[in-house]
Amino acid sequence: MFVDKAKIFVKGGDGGNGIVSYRREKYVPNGGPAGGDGGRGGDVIFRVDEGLRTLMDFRYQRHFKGEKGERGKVKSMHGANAEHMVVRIPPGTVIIDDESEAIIADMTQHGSEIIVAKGGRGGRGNCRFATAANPAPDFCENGEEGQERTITLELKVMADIGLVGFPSVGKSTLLSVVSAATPKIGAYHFTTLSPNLGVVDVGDGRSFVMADLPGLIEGASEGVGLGHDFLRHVERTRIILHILDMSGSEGRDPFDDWVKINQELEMYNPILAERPQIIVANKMDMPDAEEQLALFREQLEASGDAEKHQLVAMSSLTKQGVQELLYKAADLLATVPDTRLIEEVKDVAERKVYTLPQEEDRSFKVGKENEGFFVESAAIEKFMKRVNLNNSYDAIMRFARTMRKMGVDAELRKIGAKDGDIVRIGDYSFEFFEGSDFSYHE
Ligand SMILES: Nc1nc2c(ncn2[C@@H]2O[C@H](COP(=O)(O)OP(=O)(O)OP(=O)(O)O)[C@@H](O)[C@H]2O)c(=O)[nH]1
Ligand SMILES: [Mg+2]
Repeated sequence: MFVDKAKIFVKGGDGGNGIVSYRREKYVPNGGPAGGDGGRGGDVIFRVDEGLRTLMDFRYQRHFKGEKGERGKVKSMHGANAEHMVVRIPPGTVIIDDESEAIIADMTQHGSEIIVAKGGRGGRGNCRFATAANPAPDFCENGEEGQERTITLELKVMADIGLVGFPSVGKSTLLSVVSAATPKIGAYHFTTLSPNLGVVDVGDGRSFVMADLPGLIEGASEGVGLGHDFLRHVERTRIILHILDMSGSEGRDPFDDWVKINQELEMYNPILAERPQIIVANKMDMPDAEEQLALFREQLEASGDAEKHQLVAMSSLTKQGVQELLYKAADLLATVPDTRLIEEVKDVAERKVYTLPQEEDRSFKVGKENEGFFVESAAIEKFMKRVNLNNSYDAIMRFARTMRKMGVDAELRKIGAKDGDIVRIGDYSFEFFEGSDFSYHE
């Protein structure tokens, strides 16, 4: 089994900012608040698409960012919510949160979806903060930031295509030419001792997984040579590329080779005789190859099997015919039903399963520093990000109320904070007033 992996960054769209605005009516100098809410940022959603086989696409695009929500509008109108971003993934993709190493999801069903990064809520406009005590608030909220994280995608893949043929016909060379795999290549037999897999990009949006297998020889189905152990890999592939050395080197006859290997396949498992197969005439760059190929075609005609298989002549050395082979292989694959079972992740139980934090963490910590005090709290800092404290007295008052409600004032008092002491929260400093609100200065 081969694991295709990709590490990517996802971020939900930020929420649109709310706005401050007032109604303007004839003869009414200052109408009521009418700043609308910002729209919600777009989620980044992964959707399983059975048409995809590999994580190839993620090699080119590694950042996925949701769109930002629209700003709030005047007359209390909502900004538009952003469209969600849908990213297609192949069935069998396991999504892992990088930081916690927990599995977020194991995506197997065609069409199933998961939100990997939520978009932020829109900020509220000033129309939402009007109260009897403050009918015309002069502040609004910024949109919430979209969730962001780095995730790893893991896909266990089976080979779609198996490369089959005698030793030294050029199976490993072909894989090395069409994929990023770097199998050992050698002019001697049995260079390849175990299967190599590579992801092949056809170049037209399609991709598939190719397996380079150890060479087969006569008797392989009965255990001669290395082939027997690996014939089961051929069983699991959907189509076979049968590679032949058309140079006829080593005194071999390509047609004879072809017949012998097919016999071995059939003896190992009769199903393999029915498996779609493309005949690949390799090493066409060699001097006698054209002649050999003409002879091969005649022999194939005579055998009555010519109709059954497509034939592609190529050379891994000059790359002539390679692209044609990839197109033909992808076309053929598309006609073969995918009966492979997607293996569920077996070790889910042993790995942590990711859960979203249920409740907002309202905890905080107070302490002394230098001449003053500090407050540490993720919740308060998040709150401060959303409310612009620089430009609004109302906003500061609201902030101070929230701090009081959370019990921050009381805790500061307990550790000795008094009138006029400086309290730092994140990048801001405040003056502490006992029994009253915070006042703010930069
Ligand atoms: N001239 C020529 N030589 C090639 C071509 N493809 C492969 N070869 C050579 O053929 C030899 C065998 O290539 P491999 O790719 O190792 O063959 P293989 O089928 O993987 O062999 P095993 O792993 O032993 O089964 C090497 O010396 C390659 O350089 C080709 O298209 N033209
Ligand atoms: Mg090899």
